[in-house]
Amino acid sequence: MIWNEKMECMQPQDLKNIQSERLGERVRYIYKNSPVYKEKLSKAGVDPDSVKSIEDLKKLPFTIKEDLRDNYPFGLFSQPLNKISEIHVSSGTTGNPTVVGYSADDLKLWGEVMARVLACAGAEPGDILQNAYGYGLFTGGLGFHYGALTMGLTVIPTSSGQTKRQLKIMNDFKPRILGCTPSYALYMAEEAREMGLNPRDSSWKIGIFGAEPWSEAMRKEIEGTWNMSATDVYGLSEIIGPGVAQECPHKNGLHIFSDVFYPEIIDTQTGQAAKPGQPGELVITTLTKQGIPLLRYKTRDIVSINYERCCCGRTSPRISKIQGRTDDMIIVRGINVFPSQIEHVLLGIEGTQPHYQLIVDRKIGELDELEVMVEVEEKFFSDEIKQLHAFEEKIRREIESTLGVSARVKLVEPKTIQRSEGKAKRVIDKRTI
Ligand code: DLL
Repeated sequence: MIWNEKMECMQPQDLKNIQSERLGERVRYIYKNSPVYKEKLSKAGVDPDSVKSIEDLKKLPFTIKEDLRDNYPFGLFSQPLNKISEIHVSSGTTGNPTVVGYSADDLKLWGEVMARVLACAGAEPGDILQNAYGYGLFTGGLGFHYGALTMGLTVIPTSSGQTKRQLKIMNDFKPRILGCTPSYALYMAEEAREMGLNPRDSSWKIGIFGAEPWSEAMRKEIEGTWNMSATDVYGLSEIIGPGVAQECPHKNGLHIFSDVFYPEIIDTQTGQAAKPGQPGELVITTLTKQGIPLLRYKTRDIVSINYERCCCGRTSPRISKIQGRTDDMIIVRGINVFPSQIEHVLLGIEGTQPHYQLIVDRKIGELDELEVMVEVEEKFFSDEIKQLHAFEEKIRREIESTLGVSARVKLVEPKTIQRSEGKAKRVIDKRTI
C-alpha cells in the first residue's frame, strides 16, 4: 500500500509547486527564527523574500556537520527549548556530538514519513513490527516506533541486543515485520540456529534494514537465510532520523520523500550539481521542519538519483543505495565512528602516541569487531604485563564511555604503525559487505 498517495504519487509539476512554496516559506521562517542562519544568509547576500522557486535553492549556502558542532548544543535550533518535545544525539567528528530537536509537529512529521517507510516496505495496518533498532539517543528505535503508531501497527519495542530474548519473542509472538541493522539480522540467524530454530521458518516476512551500508550480496544472504524480503531504509539524525528514503518491493532505488526532504546531488569535485544519474554527495533541505530545519545539508553520503516514475506508482525520486562517504566515518555495529573521535580520546591519555590505526572486521555470522592499535611510549614495554593490560583496559573503557562502542585495544611499540607521507591510513576495513 502507499501511505500518502497524494504526496508520494504527485505529478512532477504539482510536486515542484509545493516544493517551491515550502522552500520560500521555510527560508523566511529560518531567517526570522535562527540568528545563526540569519547571519549565514545575510553573508551569502540572500534576501529571503527573493526565494520564490525551488530553482532558487542554488543561491543558498550549504550547511555542514561542523555548523551543528560549532553551535553546540542548541544554537542551530529555530525554536526555543520550551517548544522542543524531544532531543536526539549522534556522533560528531570530535568532542561535541550532534544534537537535534523535534517540535511536536516535527514528531508528527516523523510518524508520517516513517508510516510511508513501513507501507513502502510492504507493511499493512494490523501487522506486528518487531523493532530491534536501539531505543535511546539513537534515532532508529523511536523513529520506527512513531511510524508504527501512526500506521496502526502493533509494535514490539525489543530494542537492539538480548538476542535470545529477541528470538524467543519472534518465535512466540509471530511478528511479520522486522526492523534492525542488516548486520544484526545476520547475527541473529547464527544465534537462532544455536537455539535450535530454523531461520527459514521464522515469522518475519519483511525486513527494513538500514543505519549502515550493506550490499546486494548481503541482501541475498539475508533473504536466503531468513526467507524474507529485505528492504533498505535510509536516514540521518540531522534530517529526521530514519524516514528519509525507503525501497519499495521493486527494490530499484530508495524513494526519497522529496515533498519534505528536497534532495540535490553535488559533484564532489566541482561542488556543482552532478550530471543526471551520476553519483555525488547527497545534499538535503528540510522543507517543513520547525525545530532544526536545515538548508542544503551536506550528508557526506554518496548516491545517484533517478527521477523516473517507479512501477509501484510513486513519483518520488529514487536514490541509489549509499555508495560511500566523502569523509572517513565508519559504522561499527550501527554506531557511527569517526577516527578523529578515537584520536581525541587517545590524545587525552598520557603515555599514548598520536599514531594509531582502527581495524574493523566481521566474521561470518558475527558482529563487527573494532580493534584499536595504538603506539605507546617505550617505557610501557619494560613494565610488567599486568600493567600493560591495565593500560589497555583503561583506553578501552575510555573509548567505550566516550563513543559508546566497544573495542579491543592493542598496544604496540613506537614506530610499529606504518607512517605515511600523505594522508595517514587510519582505518583498515576488512569487512566484505
Ligand atoms: O542511522 C538513522 C537510521 C536509523 C537510518 C535506522 C536507518 C535506520 P545516524 O546515526 O545519524 O542516523 O547516521 C546517519 O548512517 O549519513 C549514512 O552514512 C548511514 N546510513 C543510514 N542509513 C543507511 C543505509 C541513522 N540504509 C548515517 N545505507 C548516514 C547506508 C546508511 N548507510
